[in-house]
Amino acid sequence: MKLIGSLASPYVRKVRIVMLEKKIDYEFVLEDVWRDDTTIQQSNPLGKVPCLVMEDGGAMFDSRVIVEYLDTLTPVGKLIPPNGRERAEVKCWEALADGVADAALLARLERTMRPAEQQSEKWRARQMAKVDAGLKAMSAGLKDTAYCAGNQYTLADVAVGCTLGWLAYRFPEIHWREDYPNLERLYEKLCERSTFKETAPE
Ligand SMILES: N[C@@H](CCC(=O)N[C@@H](CS)C(=O)NCC(=O)O)C(=O)O
Repeated sequence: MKLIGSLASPYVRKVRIVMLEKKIDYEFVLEDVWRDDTTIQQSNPLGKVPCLVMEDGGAMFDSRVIVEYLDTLTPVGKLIPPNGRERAEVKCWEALADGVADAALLARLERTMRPAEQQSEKWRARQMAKVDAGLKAMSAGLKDTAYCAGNQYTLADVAVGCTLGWLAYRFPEIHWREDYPNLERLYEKLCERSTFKETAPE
């Protein structure tokens, strides 16, 4: 299997961590999707990474679909509960973590991709409000427990860790560590895992 991605993307990192946790071999192919000559559309018509290209040439996206598929490939390091409320809870944590990254990414692109005269502060503030609300919800959901969902390490922790790591990397001005000490505690614990160390941006 071939994973097309970038080193900084929180969604790509989530897939890489799942690959490592589950001890699945793959080839990592770096692609800069922002370059004019990117070939990502040949695999993903949406022009986004991560994209998983399988042995038969078939391609799969987005990160939530990929990690769900990977978790079915081997019982090693199960990250998603098999069914019911527990499964939905883990997937909802993932949606929350990805949603915070989505909003922060939109806010960042507003500044990095548009000429100054086309930028909307109102739009950016709307996205940043989602980031704030998402962080608050994560902290409230985590409480003083060791893991986001249930009493074991799951995809929920992977997704939250990737988003927090990306915020620390791209938005050092957001003081989530000070505002939410329980998120910092979780993040520091996650950073001790070899899978997080191996995939840290920069
Ligand atoms: N929901 C998608 C989001 C993927 C995504 O937005 N990736 C960014 C990199 S961080 C990208 O490729 N953006 C290119 C673009 O929007 O044109 C997923 O989870 O895979």
